[in-house]
Amino acid sequence: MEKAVIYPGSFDPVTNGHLDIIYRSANIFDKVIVAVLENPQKNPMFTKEERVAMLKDVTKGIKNVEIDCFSGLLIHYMNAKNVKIIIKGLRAVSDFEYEFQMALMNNKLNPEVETLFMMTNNKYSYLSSSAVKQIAMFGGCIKDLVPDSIVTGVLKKTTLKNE
Ligand code: COD
Repeated sequence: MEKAVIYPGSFDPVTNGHLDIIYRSANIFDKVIVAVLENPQKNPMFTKEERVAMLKDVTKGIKNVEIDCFSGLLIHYMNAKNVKIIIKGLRAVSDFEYEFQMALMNNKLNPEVETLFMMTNNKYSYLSSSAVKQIAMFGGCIKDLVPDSIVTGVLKKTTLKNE
């Protein structure tokens, strides 16, 4: 049976830290579904379509990765996809508390669903989408923080936001 996992997130925008988790998961599982959350209560810098397009672009070389989006509860999306494993990245203890609660809540909502945690690559332990946006908005260099192919797109958007 095919072992599939769902890697959910905001990906606003995708960073090298996210991409590292995607690559490593794709080496372990038969299929990785990267699921972009569309949350009307949040105000992302990049639209759902832009986030999906960036993810498609940076994962186009990985055969077993699919990019999708969802809204509402992750567990409902998992049920619809018939996938039982969630993969999450862990950077620091600060991530742990939030992720621990989410994992237990998702397991309560569907006891068949397990959350697996992958430790961040040491190189990216400090990296977050919010840091990337802030650095870009104030003219800092984001070259090693996001995949090369999206640097220009991120800078364009953040510059507009800063005007
Ligand atoms: N290294 C390793 N992992 C990383 C790094 C890095 N540098 N940066 C981020 N990550 C990991 C994060 O820890 C997370 O696991 C994932 O990558 C995505 O990160 P973000 O920041 O893009 O996305 P989040 O954390 O905003 O995503 C939150 C979800 C969308 C997963 C969550 O809000 C959700 O499931 N919402 C749906 C509503 C729901 O079902 N709620 C549950 C009921 S309580």
